[in-house]
Amino acid sequence: MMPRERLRIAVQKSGRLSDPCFDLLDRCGLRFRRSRDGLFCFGDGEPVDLLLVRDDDIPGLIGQGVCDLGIVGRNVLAEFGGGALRSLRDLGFGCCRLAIAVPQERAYTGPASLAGLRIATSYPNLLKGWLERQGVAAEVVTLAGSVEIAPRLGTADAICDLVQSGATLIANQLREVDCVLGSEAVLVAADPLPADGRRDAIELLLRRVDGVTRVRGSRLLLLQAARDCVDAIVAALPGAPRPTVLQMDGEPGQVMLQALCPDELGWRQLEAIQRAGARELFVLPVERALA
Ligand code: PRT
Ligand code: ZN
Repeated sequence: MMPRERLRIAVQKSGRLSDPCFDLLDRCGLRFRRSRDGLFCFGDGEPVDLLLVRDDDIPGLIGQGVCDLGIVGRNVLAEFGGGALRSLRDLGFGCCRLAIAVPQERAYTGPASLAGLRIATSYPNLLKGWLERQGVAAEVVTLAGSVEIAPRLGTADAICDLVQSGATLIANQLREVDCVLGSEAVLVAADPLPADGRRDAIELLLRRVDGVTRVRGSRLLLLQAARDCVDAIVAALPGAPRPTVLQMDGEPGQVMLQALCPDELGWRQLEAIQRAGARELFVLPVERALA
């Protein structure tokens, strides 16, 4: 294969991970121009390009050296990834779990209840590994899609599928009984990492990804208060951040307080902080951070 100088990242072309991936890369300051066929995105500025593909192909493309990095669900990495890949970062989106579900009326007291059953899944490797670790012998029925209807069609007794809200299971009269793997989108790389100039681009990307994910969902709270109220206000802050307290010019006894709160601040929380003596409360989104 021709040596490459530009970093190439494999990203899902269209699906659940696409929008959050583009959003993350955008927040990392990466801008792209799409090729006419829509499969390639050429990076403006940084030497980083994208290849837009089906998510199942991403581990293979990295394994073959066609791409250096990729963004996929941990479920896909674990099912299709070989030994030459490593996960660099958990990205905090695409969260779901690979779960065992059985028809509502079927009794389940633990993995042993699955012995001798037919379990439909699109993740045969992960399911087989889990069954083995549980010491349970069951038949794994591999299906490409629509796993959730297999019990009603009579082609399986149970399923092993991705679950997020659980609505699909309920709509198919199934109930979730065990978890095979917790998943979220991960940034994956070839192991070892390239030793040439692409390494710098990877390090730049990792620093920026960290700067974005570290403060995702955080809010900066600004407020004014009498110094006497500070303890009560701090006690009312969610996530117990350590605030900065500044003396206000020309107003003895009055302070300005700023705190980075790890979660969104709801109205009830703000009202509690206000009751503790705060005035002029401002809640600001936090976009990125550099340590
Ligand atoms: O075309 P391509 O192969 O690229 O896409 P795909 O259809 O294989 O994948 P896609 O876009 O559906 O999902 C991509 C990744 O998103 C998955 O590999 C997971 O890592 C992650 N993810 C997060 C999910 C879900 N949540 C999810 N809910 N993937 C699939 N689902 C499906 C699940 O299979 C089931 O049919 O949604 C249904 C369950 O959802 P709830 O909310 O009803 O429980
Ligand atoms: Zn797929």
